[in-house]
Amino acid sequence: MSKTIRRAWLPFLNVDVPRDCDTPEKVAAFELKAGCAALKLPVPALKLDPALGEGYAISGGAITGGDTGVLYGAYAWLMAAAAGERAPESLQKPYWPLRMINCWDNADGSIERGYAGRSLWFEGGDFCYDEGRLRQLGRMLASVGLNVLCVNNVNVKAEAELLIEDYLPKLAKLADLFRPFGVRLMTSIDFSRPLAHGVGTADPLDPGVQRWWRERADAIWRAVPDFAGFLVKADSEHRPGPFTYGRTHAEGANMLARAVAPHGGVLVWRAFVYNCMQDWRDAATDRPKAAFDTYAPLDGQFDDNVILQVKYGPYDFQVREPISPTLYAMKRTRLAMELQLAQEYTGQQIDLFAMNPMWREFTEDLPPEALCAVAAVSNLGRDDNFTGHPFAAANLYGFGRYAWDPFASPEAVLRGWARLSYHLPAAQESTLTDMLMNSRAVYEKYTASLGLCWMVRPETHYGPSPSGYEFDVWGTYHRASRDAVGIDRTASGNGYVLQYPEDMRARYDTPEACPDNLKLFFHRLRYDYVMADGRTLIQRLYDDHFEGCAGAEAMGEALKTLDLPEPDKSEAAERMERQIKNAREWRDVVNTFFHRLSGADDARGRKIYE
Ligand code: GCV
Repeated sequence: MSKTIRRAWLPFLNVDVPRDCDTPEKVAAFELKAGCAALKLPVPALKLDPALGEGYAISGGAITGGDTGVLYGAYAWLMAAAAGERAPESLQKPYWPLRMINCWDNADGSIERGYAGRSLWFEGGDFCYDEGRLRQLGRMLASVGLNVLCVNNVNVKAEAELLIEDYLPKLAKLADLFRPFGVRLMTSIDFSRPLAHGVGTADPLDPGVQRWWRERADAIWRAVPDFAGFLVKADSEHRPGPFTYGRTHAEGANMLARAVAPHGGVLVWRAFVYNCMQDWRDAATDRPKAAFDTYAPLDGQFDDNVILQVKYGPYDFQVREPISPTLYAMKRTRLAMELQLAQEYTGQQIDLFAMNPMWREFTEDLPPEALCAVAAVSNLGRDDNFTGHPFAAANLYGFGRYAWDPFASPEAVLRGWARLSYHLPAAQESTLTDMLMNSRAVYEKYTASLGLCWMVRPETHYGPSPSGYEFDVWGTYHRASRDAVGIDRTASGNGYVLQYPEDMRARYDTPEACPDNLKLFFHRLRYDYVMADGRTLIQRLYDDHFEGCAGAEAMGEALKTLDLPEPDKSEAAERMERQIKNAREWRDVVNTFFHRLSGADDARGRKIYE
């Protein structure tokens, strides 16, 4: 028996998109008819103007747009109508041409860092999916303007065979499903794959290797003419890459870029390289410096169809990191910023963590024109609601909105999501919007106060373990001692701050100038260091952990006041209980950890365990 498909923020589109809607224009026409019927509104006219591309304009009761622009315009019109608003009349165009979702789905159906169930399209080593659900997903992606979907994990395993003839018809079928929604497919590739196919090397300068990749690209674009390109994780966390052959990452990336260039494809190369076998005794090596050291010298050497995809921070999707200096260092390279909707370090779709406020800070720090694209690791899975926590859908929605307009107000985006999803009375809508807006601050206080990251349980990355990563190989140390904590990354310390442009160095280089939320990322400070507000560092650590936990408890109370529909209400409540338990654990473990080290008592006499 087929279940009703959950519709995320599009509950008013209560009829599935039929199979014969096989172009964006046909989908747009269908959606307008279905949506207007549900909303009891007259259907606006739809006009195709190919010159507008992905852009659209709404005026005089008509929607005019390019090939996918008509679809984006139709959704914008419908979503505005469903929210009781008017769609903007000026010409709308996306800020970045590539707005990509990277799925870390494995062919066996599991998802690396997935928190919403198994893969939506893989199972048992092969493609396997419910077409209706994927059409709904296509609709969700198109409704917020996302246009590229990378189907498999960057840690490529069995699904490496995706590019081999036997699998191509299946990949082509999947591409057919998403094409009407303006979503093009991409795959992650395994740099060493030629070795598995009788080519004796994967050296990027070897003509046999170059030929092998060219033939693979030719075959894939024959099967999927609008295929978007390849995504590559190389020489990172034990993945193969050009270093094995003494080649640079520019040489490796360009070889692949030249294979896909004749088809108009892009080669997305991830800048996530560091020593993942570090000795914790070695204080001279600092993981945040690694990407800049590897890539900045290569600026200008990448082909035009290479996009270097850089994680937003120099570590790895932490709750709070300064923006990556690599994003400032490569003016002659096409760059994408990589975000992570999957809440690996940000609550695992159990704890609330709405990301738009964080991303908006990146817009402040980095002029968005420095980038040509934006990508985010997916938070999707086979759970009925697609994202595990029903509110985690706000991050998928919010990512689309951010990718379309990085200047958009996070408050407006999150309120928009809340309104479309639930249509609550005004006061409740504000409660939910406030919960989302504050969720990062709350989570940050109990997990990563003052920029102290990596106190998380190794492997799972959920729950506290202050020393869990301290003596490990991953380059993730806070070096807390009896007297002090943090890493000195100033000019007179390990020099990391020198990787930034001069104005930013000044912002971070002294403990006084450095914002509190990054203090211990950039500085090593004594527990009795006095902060600008007069509190000592240790007191601030205690206060943040108490406040963060209290903030989670307050969100739990706020949640109870919302008249959410089922099953969202029960799902959100069940997760909130787990979040509160997690927050209490973080509060007590981290406070006790620092109390034992420092011997300092809490000035307010609250309970800290011995
Ligand atoms: C796909 C982190 C995650 C890994 C992930 C890696 C990456 O280290 O823990 O699971 O691997 O980032 O972004 O490549």
